[in-house]
Amino acid sequence: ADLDDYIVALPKAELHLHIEGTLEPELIFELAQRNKVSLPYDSVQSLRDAYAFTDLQSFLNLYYAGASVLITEQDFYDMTMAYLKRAHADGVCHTEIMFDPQTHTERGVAIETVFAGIAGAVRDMQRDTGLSSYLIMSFLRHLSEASAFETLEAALPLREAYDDVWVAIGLDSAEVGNPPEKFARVFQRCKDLGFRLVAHAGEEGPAQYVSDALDVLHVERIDHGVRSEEDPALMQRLIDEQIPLTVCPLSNLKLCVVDDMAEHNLARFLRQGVLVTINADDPAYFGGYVADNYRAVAKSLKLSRSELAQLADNSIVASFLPIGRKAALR
Ligand code: ES4
Ligand code: ZN
Repeated sequence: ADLDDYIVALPKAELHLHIEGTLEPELIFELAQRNKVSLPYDSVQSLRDAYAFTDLQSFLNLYYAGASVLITEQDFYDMTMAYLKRAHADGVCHTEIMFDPQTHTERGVAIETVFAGIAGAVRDMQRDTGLSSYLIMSFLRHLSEASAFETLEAALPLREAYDDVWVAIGLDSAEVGNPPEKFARVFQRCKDLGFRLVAHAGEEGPAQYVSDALDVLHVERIDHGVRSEEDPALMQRLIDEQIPLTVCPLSNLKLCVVDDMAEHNLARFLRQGVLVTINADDPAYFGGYVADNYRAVAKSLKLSRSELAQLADNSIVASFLPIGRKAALR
């Protein structure tokens, strides 16, 4: 309990969080009922029981099924507000939230609805508590380059209305077989437009995808990146250039990226001087929010309090906040 209080009290940013992955089974059922969407599960418990994953794809199948209950602006607002309240309780002072418009536009939901609901909750939370959030609009890498360009073009007319929150572009979903190169042109366009860039790489995919995310997509931060350890030259580069990795320990365990938390390479990365951070990824599916992730690694990897404080400080440094606000939070 003492350690819990210490972790919650650390000023933290959460930088790797999929808002669709915060939909708890209870809220999935409530929204299904509200929107008269039928689910292939007869109870909250039977849905929760299905959360036994063997790899990323086995999770993604359920994640997209869960997201199918999101129809109205209110649904996106309610999902986002529920997450923000939970993050606030964990002592998070800033979040950078990923969302996947294609998951919704493919079902006929307007991209305007997605932006309005998520940004509405983000603004209300900032006004009421001071917890700030940025949005990372992410492309689904199992879909085509053309679909990513269409999504970008559909979103750009909204940029001005959301310029206080929408600052970055990301890349998520099935990694293996969908290398960074596939999105080189659309990321170049996003860079030219002045967006900050991140991409998932080196979760299930090889260290080469991490190098390519840096060199081909020009991202500033890597989501996951745990397989970088397989390339010593890349590791040295991450250290030298202080390229942040947004690591998600409970996610890695649930998706069998690691077999045992005691074997997670987060502590080695930290002790070698990589700018690693701790994040929840999809907390409703992976068994814990951000403080639970800190707690899990503290215990399994025997991290000291000063190492936990370093991880929290890294999250502020690795955020896209302006330097003045970073300084105020550290
Ligand atoms: C994701 Cl853990 C993970 N990896 C890739 N894409 C994702 N989307 C949501 N969670
Ligand atoms: Zn992720």
